[in-house]
Amino acid sequence: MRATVKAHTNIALIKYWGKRDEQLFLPTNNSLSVTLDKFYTITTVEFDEQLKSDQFYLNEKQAESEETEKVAVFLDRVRAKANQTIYAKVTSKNYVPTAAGFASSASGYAALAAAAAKAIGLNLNERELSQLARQGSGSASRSIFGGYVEWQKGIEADGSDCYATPILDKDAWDLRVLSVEVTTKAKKVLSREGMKRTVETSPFFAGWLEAVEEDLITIKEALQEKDFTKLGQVVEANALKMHATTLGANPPFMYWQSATVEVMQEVQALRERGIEAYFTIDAGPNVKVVCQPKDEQAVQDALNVLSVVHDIHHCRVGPGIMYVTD
Ligand code: FM0
Repeated sequence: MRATVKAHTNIALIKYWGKRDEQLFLPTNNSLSVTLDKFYTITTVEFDEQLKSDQFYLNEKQAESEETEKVAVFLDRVRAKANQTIYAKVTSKNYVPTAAGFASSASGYAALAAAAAKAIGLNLNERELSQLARQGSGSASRSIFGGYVEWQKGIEADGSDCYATPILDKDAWDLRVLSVEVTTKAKKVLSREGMKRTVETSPFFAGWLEAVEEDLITIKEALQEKDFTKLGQVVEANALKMHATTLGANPPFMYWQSATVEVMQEVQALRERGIEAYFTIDAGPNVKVVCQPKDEQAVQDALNVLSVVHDIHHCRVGPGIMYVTD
Protein backbone atom coordinates (compact mmCIF):
# COMPACT_ATOMS: atom_id res chain seq x y z
CA MET A 1 0.00 0.00 0.00
CA ARG A 2 2.76 2.35 -1.01
CA ALA A 3 3.31 4.55 -4.07
CA THR A 4 5.62 7.38 -5.15
CA VAL A 5 4.75 10.06 -7.70
CA LYS A 6 6.61 12.98 -9.27
CA ALA A 7 4.51 15.96 -10.37
CA HIS A 8 5.61 19.25 -11.92
CA THR A 9 4.35 22.71 -11.12
CA ASN A 10 2.59 24.87 -13.69
CA ILE A 11 2.20 28.53 -14.52
CA ALA A 12 -1.19 29.85 -15.58
CA LEU A 13 -1.18 31.76 -18.88
CA ILE A 14 -4.88 32.50 -18.36
CA LYS A 15 -5.50 32.71 -14.62
CA TYR A 16 -7.75 30.83 -12.24
CA TRP A 17 -9.10 33.62 -10.07
CA GLY A 18 -12.30 33.01 -8.11
CA LYS A 19 -14.24 30.05 -6.75
CA ARG A 20 -17.93 29.23 -7.12
CA ASP A 21 -17.62 26.52 -4.43
CA GLU A 22 -14.88 26.66 -1.80
CA GLN A 23 -15.46 23.18 -0.38
CA LEU A 24 -15.15 21.44 -3.74
CA PHE A 25 -12.66 23.91 -5.25
CA LEU A 26 -14.90 24.76 -8.21
CA PRO A 27 -13.67 27.82 -10.11
CA THR A 28 -15.63 30.68 -11.62
CA ASN A 29 -13.69 30.51 -14.90
CA ASN A 30 -11.64 28.17 -17.06
CA SER A 31 -7.88 28.65 -16.87
CA LEU A 32 -5.01 27.57 -19.09
CA SER A 33 -1.49 26.72 -18.02
CA VAL A 34 1.83 25.37 -19.11
CA THR A 35 3.50 22.67 -17.03
CA LEU A 36 7.15 23.45 -16.20
CA ASP A 37 10.04 21.01 -16.32
CA LYS A 38 12.25 22.60 -13.68
CA PHE A 39 10.10 22.61 -10.55
CA TYR A 40 8.44 19.53 -9.11
CA THR A 41 7.40 17.58 -6.02
CA ILE A 42 8.10 13.92 -5.27
CA THR A 43 5.69 12.35 -2.80
CA THR A 44 5.49 8.88 -1.28
CA VAL A 45 2.29 7.72 0.41
CA GLU A 46 2.24 4.59 2.52
CA PHE A 47 -0.99 3.40 4.16
CA ASP A 48 -0.23 1.47 7.32
CA GLU A 49 -2.61 -0.39 9.71
CA GLN A 50 -0.27 0.43 12.62
CA LEU A 51 -0.72 4.20 12.37
CA LYS A 52 -3.09 6.03 14.74
CA SER A 53 -3.14 9.23 12.64
CA ASP A 54 -1.78 10.60 9.37
CA GLN A 55 1.86 11.68 9.37
CA PHE A 56 3.34 14.25 7.01
CA TYR A 57 7.06 14.82 6.43
CA LEU A 58 7.97 17.73 4.16
CA ASN A 59 11.54 18.30 2.99
CA GLU A 60 12.93 15.81 5.53
CA LYS A 61 11.16 17.39 8.51
CA GLN A 62 7.89 16.61 10.27
CA ALA A 63 5.45 19.23 8.93
CA GLU A 64 3.63 21.71 11.16
CA SER A 65 0.29 20.57 12.53
CA GLU A 66 -1.64 22.97 10.27
CA GLU A 67 0.00 21.49 7.15
CA THR A 68 -0.50 17.94 8.39
CA GLU A 69 -4.19 18.69 9.04
CA LYS A 70 -4.66 19.87 5.43
CA VAL A 71 -3.05 16.67 4.15
CA ALA A 72 -5.24 14.59 6.51
CA VAL A 73 -8.40 16.32 5.24
CA PHE A 74 -7.30 15.51 1.70
CA LEU A 75 -6.57 11.88 2.61
CA ASP A 76 -10.07 11.67 4.11
CA ARG A 77 -11.43 12.27 0.61
CA VAL A 78 -9.22 9.49 -0.76
CA ARG A 79 -10.23 7.09 2.04
CA ALA A 80 -13.92 7.86 1.50
CA LYS A 81 -13.57 7.04 -2.20
CA ALA A 82 -11.86 3.73 -1.38
CA ASN A 83 -14.12 2.84 1.57
CA GLN A 84 -11.12 2.62 3.88
CA THR A 85 -10.23 4.05 7.29
CA ILE A 86 -6.51 3.31 7.35
CA TYR A 87 -3.99 6.15 8.02
CA ALA A 88 -0.96 7.03 5.97
CA LYS A 89 2.57 8.32 6.21
CA VAL A 90 3.21 10.96 3.56
CA THR A 91 6.79 11.92 2.68
CA SER A 92 7.16 14.82 0.33
CA LYS A 93 10.05 16.74 -1.15
CA ASN A 94 9.59 20.02 -2.99
CA TYR A 95 12.07 20.82 -5.71
CA VAL A 96 10.52 24.27 -6.01
CA PRO A 97 12.50 27.33 -4.92
CA THR A 98 10.05 28.54 -2.30
CA ALA A 99 11.15 32.16 -2.69
CA ALA A 100 10.51 32.05 -6.43
CA GLY A 101 6.81 32.57 -5.93
CA PHE A 102 5.85 29.29 -7.49
CA ALA A 103 2.99 27.66 -5.70
CA SER A 104 4.28 24.28 -4.58
CA SER A 105 0.63 23.47 -3.87
CA ALA A 106 0.07 22.68 -7.57
CA SER A 107 2.81 20.07 -7.85
CA GLY A 108 2.27 19.06 -4.21
CA TYR A 109 -1.39 18.11 -4.46
CA ALA A 110 -1.00 16.57 -7.93
CA ALA A 111 1.70 14.25 -6.56
CA LEU A 112 -0.25 13.55 -3.36
CA ALA A 113 -3.48 12.75 -5.21
CA ALA A 114 -1.83 10.31 -7.60
CA ALA A 115 0.35 8.63 -4.94
CA ALA A 116 -2.48 8.30 -2.41
CA ALA A 117 -4.93 6.93 -4.99
CA LYS A 118 -2.43 4.36 -6.21
CA ALA A 119 -1.33 3.34 -2.71
CA ILE A 120 -4.89 2.76 -1.51
CA GLY A 121 -5.72 0.71 -4.60
CA LEU A 122 -8.00 3.13 -6.42
CA ASN A 123 -7.62 2.77 -10.14
CA LEU A 124 -8.21 6.35 -11.28
CA ASN A 125 -7.59 7.71 -14.76
CA GLU A 126 -5.94 11.10 -15.31
CA ARG A 127 -9.24 12.94 -15.50
CA GLU A 128 -10.33 11.47 -12.16
CA LEU A 129 -6.93 12.28 -10.67
CA SER A 130 -7.30 15.86 -11.88
CA GLN A 131 -10.65 16.09 -10.07
CA LEU A 132 -9.12 14.67 -6.93
CA ALA A 133 -6.02 16.92 -7.01
CA ARG A 134 -8.31 19.92 -7.56
CA GLN A 135 -9.80 19.30 -4.09
CA GLY A 136 -6.40 19.94 -2.49
CA SER A 137 -5.58 23.06 -4.50
CA GLY A 138 -7.32 24.25 -7.64
CA SER A 139 -4.17 24.77 -9.71
CA ALA A 140 -3.11 21.17 -8.92
CA SER A 141 -5.86 19.91 -11.25
CA ARG A 142 -3.70 21.17 -14.15
CA SER A 143 -0.43 19.61 -12.93
CA ILE A 144 -1.64 16.06 -13.60
CA PHE A 145 -0.95 16.72 -17.28
CA GLY A 146 2.14 17.87 -19.16
CA GLY A 147 2.31 20.50 -21.89
CA TYR A 148 -0.43 23.08 -22.33
CA VAL A 149 -3.48 22.34 -20.19
CA GLU A 150 -6.96 23.80 -19.78
CA TRP A 151 -8.93 23.43 -16.56
CA GLN A 152 -12.65 23.24 -17.34
CA LYS A 153 -14.75 25.06 -14.75
CA GLY A 154 -17.76 22.84 -15.38
CA ILE A 155 -21.34 23.76 -14.53
CA GLU A 156 -22.42 20.91 -12.24
CA ALA A 157 -22.76 21.62 -8.50
CA ASP A 158 -20.99 18.36 -7.59
CA GLY A 159 -17.87 19.11 -9.69
CA SER A 160 -18.34 16.06 -11.88
CA ASP A 161 -17.54 18.07 -15.03
CA CYS A 162 -14.74 20.11 -13.46
CA TYR A 163 -11.27 18.84 -14.43
CA ALA A 164 -8.25 19.66 -16.55
CA THR A 165 -7.70 18.46 -20.11
CA PRO A 166 -4.51 18.51 -22.18
CA ILE A 167 -4.67 21.02 -25.05
CA LEU A 168 -1.25 20.70 -26.67
CA ASP A 169 1.58 18.23 -26.11
CA LYS A 170 4.75 19.47 -24.38
CA ASP A 171 6.87 18.82 -27.46
CA ALA A 172 4.42 20.59 -29.77
CA TRP A 173 5.71 24.09 -28.95
CA ASP A 174 9.04 24.83 -27.30
CA LEU A 175 8.44 28.01 -25.31
CA ARG A 176 10.61 29.16 -22.43
CA VAL A 177 9.55 30.57 -19.08
CA LEU A 178 12.03 32.59 -17.04
CA SER A 179 11.07 32.79 -13.39
CA VAL A 180 12.42 36.10 -12.17
CA GLU A 181 12.88 36.29 -8.42
CA VAL A 182 12.94 39.79 -7.03
CA THR A 183 14.16 40.82 -3.62
CA THR A 184 11.24 41.29 -1.27
CA LYS A 185 10.23 41.47 2.36
CA ALA A 186 6.50 41.95 1.99
CA LYS A 187 3.84 39.99 3.83
CA LYS A 188 1.76 37.82 1.55
CA VAL A 189 -1.96 37.72 0.90
CA LEU A 190 -2.32 34.03 0.08
CA SER A 191 -4.00 33.30 -3.23
CA ARG A 192 -6.86 31.47 -1.53
CA GLU A 193 -7.65 34.45 0.68
CA GLY A 194 -7.00 36.96 -2.11
CA MET A 195 -9.35 35.37 -4.60
CA LYS A 196 -12.08 35.01 -1.96
CA ARG A 197 -11.88 38.66 -1.01
CA THR A 198 -11.96 39.65 -4.68
CA VAL A 199 -15.05 37.56 -5.45
CA GLU A 200 -16.88 38.92 -2.42
CA THR A 201 -15.98 42.60 -2.64
CA SER A 202 -14.37 43.74 -5.90
CA PRO A 203 -16.68 45.50 -8.37
CA PHE A 204 -14.09 44.66 -11.03
CA PHE A 205 -14.62 40.92 -10.61
CA ALA A 206 -17.61 40.96 -12.99
CA GLY A 207 -15.39 42.56 -15.64
CA TRP A 208 -12.75 39.89 -15.07
CA LEU A 209 -15.28 37.11 -15.69
CA GLU A 210 -16.47 38.76 -18.88
CA ALA A 211 -12.95 39.34 -20.23
CA VAL A 212 -11.52 35.93 -19.41
CA GLU A 213 -13.88 34.19 -21.84
CA GLU A 214 -12.50 36.20 -24.75
CA ASP A 215 -8.91 35.65 -23.55
CA LEU A 216 -9.43 31.89 -23.55
CA ILE A 217 -10.64 31.95 -27.13
CA THR A 218 -7.62 34.04 -28.16
CA ILE A 219 -5.02 31.87 -26.43
CA LYS A 220 -6.47 28.67 -27.90
CA GLU A 221 -6.23 30.22 -31.36
CA ALA A 222 -2.64 31.25 -30.63
CA LEU A 223 -1.75 27.72 -29.49
CA GLN A 224 -3.34 26.23 -32.60
CA GLU A 225 -1.58 28.69 -34.92
CA LYS A 226 1.68 28.77 -32.88
CA ASP A 227 1.37 32.53 -33.04
CA PHE A 228 3.72 33.76 -30.31
CA THR A 229 2.75 37.44 -30.56
CA LYS A 230 -0.91 36.59 -30.14
CA LEU A 231 -0.13 34.29 -27.21
CA GLY A 232 2.17 36.75 -25.44
CA GLN A 233 -0.17 39.70 -25.76
CA VAL A 234 -3.13 37.84 -24.27
CA VAL A 235 -1.00 36.28 -21.49
CA GLU A 236 0.27 39.67 -20.33
CA ALA A 237 -3.14 41.35 -20.64
CA ASN A 238 -4.88 38.54 -18.75
CA ALA A 239 -2.45 38.77 -15.83
CA LEU A 240 -2.94 42.55 -15.67
CA LYS A 241 -6.71 42.11 -15.56
CA MET A 242 -6.46 39.59 -12.75
CA HIS A 243 -4.31 41.98 -10.72
CA ALA A 244 -6.66 44.88 -11.46
CA THR A 245 -9.44 43.05 -9.59
CA THR A 246 -7.41 43.14 -6.37
CA LEU A 247 -7.25 46.94 -6.44
CA GLY A 248 -11.03 47.08 -6.31
CA ALA A 249 -11.34 44.70 -3.36
CA ASN A 250 -12.27 45.79 0.17
CA PRO A 251 -9.83 46.13 1.76
CA PRO A 252 -7.79 46.61 -1.42
CA PHE A 253 -4.54 44.74 -1.90
CA MET A 254 -1.73 44.54 -4.44
CA TYR A 255 0.76 41.75 -5.12
CA TRP A 256 3.25 43.98 -6.93
CA GLN A 257 6.20 45.71 -5.38
CA SER A 258 8.40 48.33 -6.98
CA ALA A 259 10.78 45.55 -8.09
CA THR A 260 7.87 43.79 -9.80
CA VAL A 261 7.05 46.91 -11.80
CA GLU A 262 10.70 47.39 -12.74
CA VAL A 263 10.81 43.91 -14.26
CA MET A 264 7.47 44.45 -16.03
CA GLN A 265 8.75 47.68 -17.57
CA GLU A 266 12.02 46.08 -18.66
CA VAL A 267 10.04 43.35 -20.46
CA GLN A 268 8.03 46.03 -22.26
CA ALA A 269 11.28 47.89 -23.10
CA LEU A 270 12.72 44.66 -24.51
CA ARG A 271 9.83 44.51 -26.96
CA GLU A 272 10.55 48.06 -28.08
CA ARG A 273 14.06 46.85 -28.88
CA GLY A 274 12.62 44.01 -30.96
CA ILE A 275 13.02 41.18 -28.48
CA GLU A 276 9.68 39.53 -27.98
CA ALA A 277 8.99 38.67 -24.35
CA TYR A 278 5.84 38.92 -22.23
CA PHE A 279 5.30 38.74 -18.48
CA THR A 280 2.80 37.08 -16.21
CA ILE A 281 2.46 37.36 -12.42
CA ASP A 282 0.69 35.17 -9.85
CA ALA A 283 -0.33 35.96 -6.29
CA GLY A 284 3.09 37.35 -5.33
CA PRO A 285 5.76 39.86 -6.34
CA ASN A 286 7.83 37.67 -8.66
CA VAL A 287 7.52 37.79 -12.43
CA LYS A 288 7.52 35.01 -15.01
CA VAL A 289 8.65 35.94 -18.49
CA VAL A 290 7.57 33.93 -21.53
CA CYS A 291 9.71 33.98 -24.66
CA GLN A 292 10.86 31.91 -27.64
CA PRO A 293 14.11 29.90 -27.44
CA LYS A 294 15.96 32.28 -29.79
CA ASP A 295 15.42 35.22 -27.42
CA GLU A 296 16.05 33.49 -24.10
CA GLN A 297 19.65 34.66 -23.70
CA ALA A 298 18.86 38.28 -24.61
CA VAL A 299 15.98 38.34 -22.12
CA GLN A 300 18.17 36.88 -19.41
CA ASP A 301 20.97 39.40 -20.09
CA ALA A 302 18.60 42.36 -19.96
CA LEU A 303 16.92 41.27 -16.71
CA ASN A 304 20.19 40.36 -15.00
CA VAL A 305 21.28 43.98 -15.23
CA LEU A 306 18.45 45.07 -12.92
CA SER A 307 19.63 45.37 -9.33
CA VAL A 308 16.23 44.21 -8.01
CA VAL A 309 16.61 40.84 -9.76
CA HIS A 310 17.80 38.28 -7.26
CA ASP A 311 17.79 35.14 -9.38
CA ILE A 312 16.45 33.79 -12.67
CA HIS A 313 15.33 30.19 -13.15
CA HIS A 314 14.97 28.84 -16.68
CA CYS A 315 12.09 26.50 -17.44
CA ARG A 316 10.93 24.56 -20.46
CA VAL A 317 7.57 22.94 -21.02
CA GLY A 318 7.33 19.95 -18.70
CA PRO A 319 5.64 16.54 -18.49
CA GLY A 320 2.66 15.23 -16.55
CA ILE A 321 2.73 13.04 -13.43
CA MET A 322 5.08 10.06 -13.30
CA TYR A 323 4.95 7.00 -11.06
CA VAL A 324 8.35 6.31 -9.56
CA THR A 325 9.37 2.76 -8.65
CA ASP A 326 11.53 2.70 -5.53
O1 FM0 B 1 -2.55 29.41 -10.94
O2 FM0 B 1 -7.27 28.03 -3.17
O3 FM0 B 1 -4.50 26.94 -6.77
O4 FM0 B 1 -4.27 29.93 -12.18
O5 FM0 B 1 -1.78 31.22 -9.11
O6 FM0 B 1 -5.50 26.29 -3.52
O7 FM0 B 1 -7.41 26.52 -5.12
O8 FM0 B 1 -3.15 28.25 -5.06
F1 FM0 B 1 -2.27 33.95 -9.65
C1 FM0 B 1 -3.04 33.23 -8.91
C2 FM0 B 1 -3.70 29.79 -7.81
C3 FM0 B 1 -4.04 31.16 -8.27
C4 FM0 B 1 -3.54 31.58 -10.71
O9 FM0 B 1 -4.54 29.46 -6.75
O10 FM0 B 1 -5.66 28.32 -4.98
C5 FM0 B 1 -3.44 30.20 -11.29
C6 FM0 B 1 -3.07 31.75 -9.26
P1 FM0 B 1 -6.50 27.25 -4.17
P2 FM0 B 1 -4.38 28.14 -5.91
